[in-house]
Parts: sequence; structure tokens; C-alpha cells
Amino acid sequence: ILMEAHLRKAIEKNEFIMHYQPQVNLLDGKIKSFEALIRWNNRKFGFVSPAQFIPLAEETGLIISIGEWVIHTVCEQLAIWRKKGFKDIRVAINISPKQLLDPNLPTIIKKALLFYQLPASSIEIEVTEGAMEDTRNALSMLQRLKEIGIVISVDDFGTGYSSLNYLKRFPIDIIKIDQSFVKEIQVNEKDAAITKTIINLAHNLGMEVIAEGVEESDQVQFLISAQCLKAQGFYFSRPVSADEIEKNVLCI
Ligand code: G
Ligand code: G
Ligand code: MN
Ligand code: NA
Repeated sequence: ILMEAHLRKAIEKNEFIMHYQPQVNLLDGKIKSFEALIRWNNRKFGFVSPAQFIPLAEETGLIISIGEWVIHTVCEQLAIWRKKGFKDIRVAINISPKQLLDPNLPTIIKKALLFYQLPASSIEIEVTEGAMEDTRNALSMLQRLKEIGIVISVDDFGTGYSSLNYLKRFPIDIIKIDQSFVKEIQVNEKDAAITKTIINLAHNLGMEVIAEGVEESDQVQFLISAQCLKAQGFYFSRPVSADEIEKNVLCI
């Protein structure tokens, strides 16, 4: 209850900030997309991990207003970057299950795109397999979002259920290979086999694929030889502030 009370006031108190993690093209090293990850710095609790407060926000329904804040903040940032000349940039936003089932989500996103004068293709949403369990509602929502023109990716792929069925039915553009498979890719033959299979699956379905949690150069070599052409992880960069992205990434 205590943390919930603080979370409730976090937006008006300006305690949230978005960080951005680069996604790297493994062939040319170029960075044209980022994953947006929320950070919360509270006076009483200090830095609280989203792994801790996002579930609380889900339970309490606060995720709807926090999610709307995230969408607006990311769009505002994209508008700033575009004004500075960085045009073809895309940012991926994590959408939690409750948000995905909020009938207002398409309107919230459309309004933000209009307000900040952004093409829909500059926004990607990441949904987990769990968010798609309510198949009927999730499917119609993703179809509405797809019609707007935003990019849709499956986050933490391979850790949920019934993944093949919804890959067939849902309008998915990108598969994100979960970090748990990437972690021991060089030593664990099963992880290596699963990762290669996910890469081929994505390509056979005409989808893009990106590996998460890349921390070592050996993992990069493995991914390149398995035809996975995009990756993100601490090896390239941790999630960092928009300022750092501008100084160290976009300037290159
Ligand atoms: O950034 P970090 O790895 O600590 O994130 C932990 C978890 O919080 C991840 O599962 C991530 O998807 C989730 N998360 C981070 N930022 C957001 C956000 O803006 N919205 C939602 N719904 N989840 C987020
Ligand atoms: O569930 P989701 O994939 O959205 O969560 C992303 C989380 O993974 C974030 O908390 C982010 O900080 C974290 N992350 C990103 N890259 C790496 C990495 O290379 N190693 C580890 N251990 N975590 C990472
Ligand atoms: Mn994610
Ligand atoms: Na993930």
C-alpha cells in the first residue's frame, strides 16, 4: 500500500524518466531503433526497478496512466530527435497485458502520433506471449494497432505458451529472442539449437528477428553466422538517457 501510494503520485511529481537501449544492425553496426525502458526515482524508495513496480502498476490499474505517460514521453522524444535531423528512428515501447486490453489504447497512440507529427512507423509496441492469452481481444486490438501502421513485436519470445498458433494468426512483424536463450548460446547446445530455430522460424514467416541480452562478442559471432542480423544488450549499450543517446549514439 505504501509503495502504491507513492506510485500513484509519481507522474505529477515527475519521478519517471525514460531510458533507451540501442538495437544494433550486426552487419553494418548501424543503430536506427531503440527499446524504451521506464525508470522510477522516488524520494523514499530511491531507484525502483520496473521489474518491481510494473507488476504493482498492473495490479492496481495504474499501468494505464503510466503507459499513457510512456507513450507521450517517447513520442515527444522522437519529435525532438526528428527536429535535430535524426529522421528514420524507431522506438519500441513495452505494452503490458492490461494496457493491451484497454479499448482506448489505439486512440491514445493515434493522438500522440498526431500531436507530435510522427509517422506511425516510428513506433513499435512490444507485447509478451502472456498478453496474447486472451486471444480474441488481443487479436482485434493488434489488428487495430496494425491498421494505424505501428510495428508489432513479440517480447521474451519462447518463454510463454502457444507461441506458434499466434505467430500464425496475429499481425506480428518482429520476434525478440528472449535473453535466457542467448545467455549460454556458446556453451549450451540446446540454447544454440532453439535460437537457430527461432531465427529460421521468423525468416520463414517473413518476420524480422532480434536477439536480446547480448553481453559478449562470441554471442555476436554466433548470431551473425545464424543469420540473426539485429541485437541488443549490454555488449553494445545499457539502457541510457536520451541525452546520452544523442551524445554517444546518434552523433556517429
Ligand atoms: O529495464 P528492465 O530490464 O529493468 O525492465 C524490467 C521489466 O520491466 C521488463 O520486463 C520490461 O519489459 C518492463 N518494462 C520496462 N519499461 C516498461 C514500460 O515502459 N512499460 C511496461 N509495461 N513495462 C516496462
Ligand atoms: O522483458 P524485456 O525484454 O522488456 O526486459 C528488458 C530488460 O532486460 C531490461 O530490464 C533491460 O535493462 C535488460 N537488459 C537489456 N540488455 C541486457 C543484457 O545484455 N543483459 C541483461 N542481463 N539484461 C539486459
Ligand atoms: Mn522488452
Ligand atoms: Na525481452
